[in-house]
Amino acid sequence: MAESRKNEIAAAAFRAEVDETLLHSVAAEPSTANTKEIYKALAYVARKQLAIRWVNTQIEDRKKRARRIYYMSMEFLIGRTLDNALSALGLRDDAAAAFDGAGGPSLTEIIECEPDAGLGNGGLGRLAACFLDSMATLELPSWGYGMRYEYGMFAQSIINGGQVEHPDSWLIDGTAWEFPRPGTAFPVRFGGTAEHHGEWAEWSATEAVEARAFDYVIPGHGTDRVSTLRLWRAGAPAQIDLNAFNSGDYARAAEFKNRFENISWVLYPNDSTPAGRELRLRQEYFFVSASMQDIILHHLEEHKHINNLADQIAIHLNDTHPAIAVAELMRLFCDEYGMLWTTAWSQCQRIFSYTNHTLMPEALETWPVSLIQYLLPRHMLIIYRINQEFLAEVDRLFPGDFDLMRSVSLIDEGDGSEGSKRVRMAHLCIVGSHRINGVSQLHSDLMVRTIFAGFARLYPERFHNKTNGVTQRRWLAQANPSLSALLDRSIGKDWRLNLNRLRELRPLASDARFRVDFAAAKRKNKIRLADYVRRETGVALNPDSLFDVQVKRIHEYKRQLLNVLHVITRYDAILHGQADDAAPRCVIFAGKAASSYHMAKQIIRLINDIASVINNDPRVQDRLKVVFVPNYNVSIAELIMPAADLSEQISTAGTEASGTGNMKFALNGALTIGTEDGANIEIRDNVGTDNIFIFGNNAQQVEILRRSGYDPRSIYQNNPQLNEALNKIDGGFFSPQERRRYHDLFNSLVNYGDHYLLLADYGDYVETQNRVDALYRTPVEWQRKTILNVAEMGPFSSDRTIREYAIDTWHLGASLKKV
Ligand code: 26W
Repeated sequence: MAESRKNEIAAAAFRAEVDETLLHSVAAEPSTANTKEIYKALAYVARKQLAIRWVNTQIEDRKKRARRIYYMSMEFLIGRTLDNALSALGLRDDAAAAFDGAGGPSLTEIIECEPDAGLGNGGLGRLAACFLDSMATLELPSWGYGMRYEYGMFAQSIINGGQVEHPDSWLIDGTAWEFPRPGTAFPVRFGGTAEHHGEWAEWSATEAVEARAFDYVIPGHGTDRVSTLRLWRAGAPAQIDLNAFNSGDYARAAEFKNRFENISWVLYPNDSTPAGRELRLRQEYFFVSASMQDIILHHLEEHKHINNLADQIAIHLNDTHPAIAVAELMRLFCDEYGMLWTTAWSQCQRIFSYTNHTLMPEALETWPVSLIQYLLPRHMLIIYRINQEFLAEVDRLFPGDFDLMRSVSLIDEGDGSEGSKRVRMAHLCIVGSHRINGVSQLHSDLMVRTIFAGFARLYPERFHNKTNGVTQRRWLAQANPSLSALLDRSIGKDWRLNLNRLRELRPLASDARFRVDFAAAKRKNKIRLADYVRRETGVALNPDSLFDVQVKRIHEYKRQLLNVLHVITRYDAILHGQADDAAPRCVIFAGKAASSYHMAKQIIRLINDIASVINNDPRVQDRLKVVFVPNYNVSIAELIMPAADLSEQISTAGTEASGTGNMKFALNGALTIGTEDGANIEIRDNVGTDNIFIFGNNAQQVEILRRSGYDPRSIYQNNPQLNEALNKIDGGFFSPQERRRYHDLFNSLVNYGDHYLLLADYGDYVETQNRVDALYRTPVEWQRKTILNVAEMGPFSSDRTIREYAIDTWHLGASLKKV
């Protein structure tokens, strides 16, 4: 039978299954069903297959008594699921054939019905989601554990130029992707007192919350195996306080229910600043305790005892948010299973590993001793004992070195008063783990030289680097169908499972025909984005201009303001008639500001104020456009990244731990303008200095500048272009209704030290941007370099990262799928 006929039959069968599902599971008549209903039916069709794969994977792993990896993370930024599920299940082509051109909604329209699962803030949460995809694809017996937030990352709208936050009720219509596990529930206790009885202690808690499991099946690609993402929801124990109900006091009953359920209500929308709130600590312990109980139960189903736990499992701590797991496992070992402290402790250290995601001291999580004492009295005793034995070991290794002892202690003594003592969660992770890693080479190097220097003296062998990666299944195959189709035609489809295959693009960079096709794919993506931007913001972007993009959380260290200063300078040059050889540009921003981060919100407002001045200035025309795309999330990233020509990665050197957006852009054929920070350095080392725009002070120079009395004011005074740009901001040029609106922002740069050294890097940045223009005006050269960028992105697959973790950290090398 001809291939096309086979496809037709498959598509018809697929459509028939969707119609049947519409009828029986959605209660909708196929010929009149709306797009949301069709989406639901499609999701159910996929879900059925996922359920089968899940069951088979569990049977296989149980039979093999496989060693498991448990990835614990407060955040999993999943985004949408349908498109990825269809691809992994091999149903995507059938679905496209069944819906595209069939009169009803297209497959793309159906896919776009799905709300994002935005259960994360940014890079750390998205990394966890990419890792799940890679762990499943590499066939690791793997589980993610996290929280099933009722409300994920807030939705952002822009009103009068400023950010307004709305709750993200992503579960309002239910979700087709979760499998509630009514049989899997654990009590999680809080409060009360703890009393020692020799090796173990008795904890009389005053409260108990029930943790209920909801599973999300994460399919692997090119394999029938799947991973499980198990998320916990808090609820009142069913049997409790029926009295309020019985007596008809529903208000009291409701209040009671809320007190329990609020634990899993909402994701803390805070990036990089630990939220010093009791509810946050409750969340952390809640999901950790439920997960640890579940892990042990799992183990006991396959093994008669718990003494071999460390041989059978690895637990990874995604940042310090699940750090309390170390104390919780010690509690379970000693108090529940009667294990000796020293035996328990050595198992613990073999089980745990920890990734740090930030160097900024103010972002390192600590909790008041008094709060832990109050919520988790038993854990506080455990932490004290861990610390006591650890400090004794420090004293053995470096006798009398009290500075070292103070710096590595799990307890920050504060000013000496009882109320100022805090527990350093990173230190708990480090002493409780056998492996600790940073997320790029630079970050890992700085980690052992700065924040964890003391620990690196004690345990040098524990510290490693694992450079981040991204999954090409979502960030290329799914997000960029036009480039993917071109790659499939030119180098085959294998890059989905082995990103190093992209190297075969190298010779094609000098193939004129390929370059034309490559540019055409990019142009298609730019049109797709321009359509979206026009619909959402009313701003028209010319797809033939250079799309210059900075999308990420809004933060001073990421320096969106440096980008802004360049935009103003470019605008001034146009006004002064000095921009005749500049390439037309659209500068595109997107990102959310933490709700309590005033400066970040001011930055958003300034960008919008500038956009409205520039976009409405008739002298500018198409030469410069500025747009802020609202509500940045995974799905919007999938739209924006493939359309970018230029990727802005301009953080102050030494501040961005790795970055993963930088990888997504380059993978999609953008050139990077960036500092020597995070993984930018490794991207440069791979693509070659000629194919990337690196500028500014490096980490060492930043350190020297800061130490030698950096004086931003003199730079402001001596650089006329910079002077003009800053004066426009300060003088109200972009905010004529409120001239002093940005005075504080101006002051932070010019008069209050410019902590992130924007002014120090401004000159080089603007000069480098001019080199970008020159290259863009030579399309053949530009295209050649973009193709070479894509060709060298193989190492930045999260498959590579996960392989490294599996081998060096989790002792799971033997389970890895062979390639
Ligand atoms: C509310 C507390 C809190 C504190 C820190 C929430 C989230 C964080 C994260 C550490 C922030 C984060 O996402 N960090 C980013 O992690 C990425 C993955 O490793 C890196 O690529 C980014 O450089 C890093 O900023």
